[in-house]
Amino acid sequence: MDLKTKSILLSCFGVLLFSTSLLAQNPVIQTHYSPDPAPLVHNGTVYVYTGDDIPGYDFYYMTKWRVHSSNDMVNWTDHGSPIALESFSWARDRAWAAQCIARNGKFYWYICAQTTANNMAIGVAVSDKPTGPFRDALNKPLITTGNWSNIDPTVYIDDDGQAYLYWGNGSLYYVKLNTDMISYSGEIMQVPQTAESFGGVRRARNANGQNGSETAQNKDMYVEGPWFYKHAGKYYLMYAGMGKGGETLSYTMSDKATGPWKYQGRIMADQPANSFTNHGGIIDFKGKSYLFYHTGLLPGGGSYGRSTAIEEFKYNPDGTIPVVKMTKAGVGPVGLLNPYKRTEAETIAWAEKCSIDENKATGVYVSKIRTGGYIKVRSVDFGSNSPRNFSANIAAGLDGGILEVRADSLTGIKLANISVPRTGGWTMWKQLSSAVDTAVTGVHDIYFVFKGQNITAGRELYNFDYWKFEH
Ligand code: FUB
Repeated sequence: MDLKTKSILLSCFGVLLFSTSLLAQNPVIQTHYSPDPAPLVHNGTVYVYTGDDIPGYDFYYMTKWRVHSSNDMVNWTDHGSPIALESFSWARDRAWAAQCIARNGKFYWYICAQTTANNMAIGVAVSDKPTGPFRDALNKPLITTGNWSNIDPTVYIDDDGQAYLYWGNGSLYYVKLNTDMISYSGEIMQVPQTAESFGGVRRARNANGQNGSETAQNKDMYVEGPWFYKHAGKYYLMYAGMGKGGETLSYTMSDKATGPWKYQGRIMADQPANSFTNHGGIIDFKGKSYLFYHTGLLPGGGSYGRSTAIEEFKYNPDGTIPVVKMTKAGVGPVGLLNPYKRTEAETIAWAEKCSIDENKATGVYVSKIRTGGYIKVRSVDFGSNSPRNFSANIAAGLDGGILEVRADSLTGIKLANISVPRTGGWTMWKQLSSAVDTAVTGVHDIYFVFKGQNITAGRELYNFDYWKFEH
């Protein structure tokens, strides 16, 4: 078959698969757990800052935070874990929900953790780049009042330059941050909770110190996980409320940054999330509005194995937010990926049977690749001239295996084929290449398919750092 005929077949095949395949996109990160998503839009890129649930744990004993980025909402690049409990000399456990914000060319990542004095406190790490390196800006907590309520910081800078930090579990607090973003002025204020402002009031803790739960007269209540922002002149505070079997995402609105608040209802409630908690953030990106939230729906997940998911929504004309349904399909692409630029292998729309590692010399790379695994990258724009060559940076401590590059499905037309030899170690990288002998033009999803070489063993095959097509 000549190149042209193959190319035409490829295009038809692509269209057919594109229209019939399931296009699962949630949860958006499959290589590890990613709870408590906090999105940040900066210079045309979305960053999502998350926690890091640990497989097999029975409580929220997390130890680090992670960051991913995307230009198109479907392909997410893993930037590893720029901060961990060890980054804060005063932190000892529970690396819980956090949010990062940009100001004056710096990035401020507000985190909360259990302190060496055995309570929860809020700290702030600072960096010149959204992906780090970050350092503890104060070498002590920013908010430390000696109680367990100091969790889940959310931060927003108003149009007049005043920054606000809200946080709290059970109780909701705020302070006005100074322009340095690492100190505040005035008192810590506690937000009054009424049925009008949050849909109900949480019962006091019982004699055992446990939180009270929803009472029959409560429509809802503030539990934790605030997300504070402004949209079209109105202030919004989304928060985890209480539903039938777990947390909701509920919200309240105000004309002022500090309230009074008027309860608006539930955005996401009583859906099959497989997680007791929910925690989210809302952004606008490339003209669309998105809700980030978490579920326990990644295989092996649950209440202590939670993952970021995203849905698109449209504000109602009066500024209220509609009910948003959790889906597996998630959101569609709002950009194209250029395959002629070096792309990190950890830029992933969907992946199976592989993981992520990082080290100082290489940075972040795809690891623990096993037979039957793959990485899918969506909306790759080959343009009108087909590439002639594909290259990839790969390392293998043992006989590597095969890396196939296929278009539009796991069994789609093969664009490139690389036999991976031993390279001398698992981080001894080698640039390997393959001719592209099937012409490919236009926009396609591509699949990096991992196969063993003459083996059926399930061991790790090779590590994968980055790839590129060339004309
Ligand atoms: O991830 C630990 C805690 O669970 C967060 O801080 C809360 O918002 C809830 O998601």
